[in-house]
Amino acid sequence: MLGRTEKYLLEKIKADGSIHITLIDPEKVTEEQASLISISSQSSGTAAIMIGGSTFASQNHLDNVVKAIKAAVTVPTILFPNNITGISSYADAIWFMSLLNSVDPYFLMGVQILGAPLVKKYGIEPISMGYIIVGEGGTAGIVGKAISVPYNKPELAAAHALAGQYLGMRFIYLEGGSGAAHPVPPEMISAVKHLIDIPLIVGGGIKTKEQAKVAASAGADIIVTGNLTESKDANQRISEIIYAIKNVRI
Ligand code: 1GP
Repeated sequence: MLGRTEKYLLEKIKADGSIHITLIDPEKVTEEQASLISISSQSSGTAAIMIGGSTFASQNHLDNVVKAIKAAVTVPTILFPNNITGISSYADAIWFMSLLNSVDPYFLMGVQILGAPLVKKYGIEPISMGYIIVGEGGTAGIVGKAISVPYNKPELAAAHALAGQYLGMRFIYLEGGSGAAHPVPPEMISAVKHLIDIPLIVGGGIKTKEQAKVAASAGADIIVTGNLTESKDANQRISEIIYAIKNVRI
């Protein structure tokens, strides 16, 4: 049986075509900032708030950030952990993810074994996801010891994604790296989308409605933006992105 958050995401994708999720890096914000970002993102129409970063935030701060977000908005909170320290008992759900192109077994299956009992104990909804680092890959690629799939090898990204689907993962995430100079190209997104039957998440370097529309038209079911929340006119830009991607493929 599907969990509540996963069901909600699937229904929203079905209704809207492509949806947007706001990513908050707990390392970069105070509790108050996290709450303000969540409120303005929710009013712009974001579908959920993801919480995670590539390096380390203290457990206590992560818990406080998640609590602040939960108190501020009604959209689901989904953890986006880079390690065992990325788990907070206060979140609704967690991307239970494996970094498919890591050369380090820790990021493929080790940390998941350590984290699974905690996820169960805390009653967080796990949403199975295959994570693939592409292009420059950013900090996530370095920390996760990934052999990044170059942007000019879309068929390789698609093979990674299909392997994830065949292993039972229910979402695939193409990660260009936070702050990437160039977002994941449409050729790569459409190659992946054509091979898999599960929803596709795309993030890394998306800052404009044009970039978001290109990604959604190519097959991204979920567009994630993180850094954008730091810009002055974030609220308006997120609204524009959501408007641009809605119904683009229906
Ligand atoms: C990073 O894909 C996300 O994990 C979002 O990237 O911060 O560049 O929006 P940005």
